[in-house]
Amino acid sequence: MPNRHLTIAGAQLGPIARDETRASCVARMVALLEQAQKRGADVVVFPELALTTFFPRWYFEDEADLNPFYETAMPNADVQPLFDAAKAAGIGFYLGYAERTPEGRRFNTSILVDKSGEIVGKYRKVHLPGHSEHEPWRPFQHLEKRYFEPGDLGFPVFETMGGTMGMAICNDRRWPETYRVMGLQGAEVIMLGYNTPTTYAPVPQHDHLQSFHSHLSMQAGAYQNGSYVVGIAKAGIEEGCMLLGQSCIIAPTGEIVAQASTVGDELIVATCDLDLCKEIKENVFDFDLHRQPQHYGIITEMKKR
Ligand code: CDT
Repeated sequence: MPNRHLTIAGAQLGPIARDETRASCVARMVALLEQAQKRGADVVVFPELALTTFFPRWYFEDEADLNPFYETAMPNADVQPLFDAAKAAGIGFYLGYAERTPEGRRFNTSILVDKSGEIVGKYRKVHLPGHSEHEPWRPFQHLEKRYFEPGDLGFPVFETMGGTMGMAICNDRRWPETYRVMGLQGAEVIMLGYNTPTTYAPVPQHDHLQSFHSHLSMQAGAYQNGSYVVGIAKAGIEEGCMLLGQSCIIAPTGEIVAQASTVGDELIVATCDLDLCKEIKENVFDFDLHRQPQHYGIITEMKKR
């Protein structure tokens, strides 16, 4: 049986300024992709909303100011150089971006592109954090609930690049249901991008735990579902707001096997043996043998008692 080694790269991005062009962002991503090619990568994971600054930090009264942050087609002329470079290199990728549909619906979206440049998977962020109204007391806004609607695609998995792949986006990584729904479908690699401010204004006493909570959630999700988890940040001081770095690749044992050490553009790489997932999936978390779903109904029956 052929080995199932997949070399996964995470392309952390440093800050993207509000006035930085998509062409500039894409050029930075292509440079990271070229590094990934030199290091033998099969697939590269880019962050959430990787084509623009993290715009939900601002309240826009005027739609005309908001609309330019969204993509109305994918690929499009701005992003095509990334698709072309990846296809030429024979590398697949995950990319997060803001999507506006022809009907005017807005989603925080990611796509999975295979080695031939085809979009083979799409995901729309389910867990939208933050608030929907302007809250001027905050040092900066987090208006995802205003600027996006919750994803309507569930958590699908995709058979591609020799494995079973799933996607999530940022806040999704804190919710065990995210991983379990994909774990139940056999996910072997869960890719996710994030923009995580290191300051959470409603509960600042947790600010020093941002890194811990990020890793805690992803490592638990990986272990409890026997899946690799690849969590890739947009990091550093972006428009005065510090974003967590520490992008990482986590093995199905829950161990971090690669981690970024800067808050700038940085590539991390790990060669992942997808068959290692079985050590967990067929043993301690053998769902077929050990799960007792008849006791879990409350999870989908209600949001909260
Ligand atoms: N982008 C994103 O989902 N960020 C949130 C910030 C914390 S909640 C305001 C996160 O979960 O990292």
